Amino acid sequence: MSNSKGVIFDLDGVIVDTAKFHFLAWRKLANDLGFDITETQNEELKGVSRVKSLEIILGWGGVTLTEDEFMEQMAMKNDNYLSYISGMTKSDILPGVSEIIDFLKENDIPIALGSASKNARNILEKVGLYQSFDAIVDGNDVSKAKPNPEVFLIAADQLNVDPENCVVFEDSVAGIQAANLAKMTSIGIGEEAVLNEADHVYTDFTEIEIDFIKKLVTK
Ligand code: B16
Ligand code: MG
Repeated sequence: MSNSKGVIFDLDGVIVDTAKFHFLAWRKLANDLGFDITETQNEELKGVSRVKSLEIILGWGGVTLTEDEFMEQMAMKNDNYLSYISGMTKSDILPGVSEIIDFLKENDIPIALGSASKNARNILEKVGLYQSFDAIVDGNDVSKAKPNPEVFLIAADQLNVDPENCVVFEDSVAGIQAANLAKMTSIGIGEEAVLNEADHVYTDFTEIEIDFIKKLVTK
């Protein structure tokens, strides 16, 4: 393996604000089943796979479903989610993200996507970033969900970069734990109080100085 650096981006909540659409779709599912979920509870679903998320939500509501009903609810949630994201375009890329991707590309730093979402490729196409990534690893490519580091380790492997030379941008607690377990530099995007296990935390990408990125990818 080479010693060069690589950068791995989570998708939902990092490149695009789809976390709010996941929340709306899960909330509709809960409401249809007779209970409600809060935004605080939603924090626990960030970075968590679709199956695991539904298991957690059903636990909160004290609802038991048959296997068929479970599959049906998952499909309905995804249909609703897809309708929420159907109109996404380049303008939905979160502020500051494109500038950092451009800087990394101009400096030949390979970039990967490391997302739990099975809709990741679809979303990247919609926002015009599909071609920018040197590797894409998503929910279709992994068998172990975050906080297991599998998604980021596969991404590092595909970039041909040692895990300890990778930097990960993540908005979820599970994702920060996965990056830390992979021995990568973890950068939380969100609230310091929530993402306190990260090596660095920023509210959003507009807060990150290019000089900081330069240091991370050249040292
Ligand atoms: P899907 P990330 C994660 O994406 C989301 O944070 C999480 O809320 C969602 O349940 C999961 O993807 C699965 O998404 O239903 O689209 O397959 O943050 O890892 O990019
Ligand atoms: Mg995320």
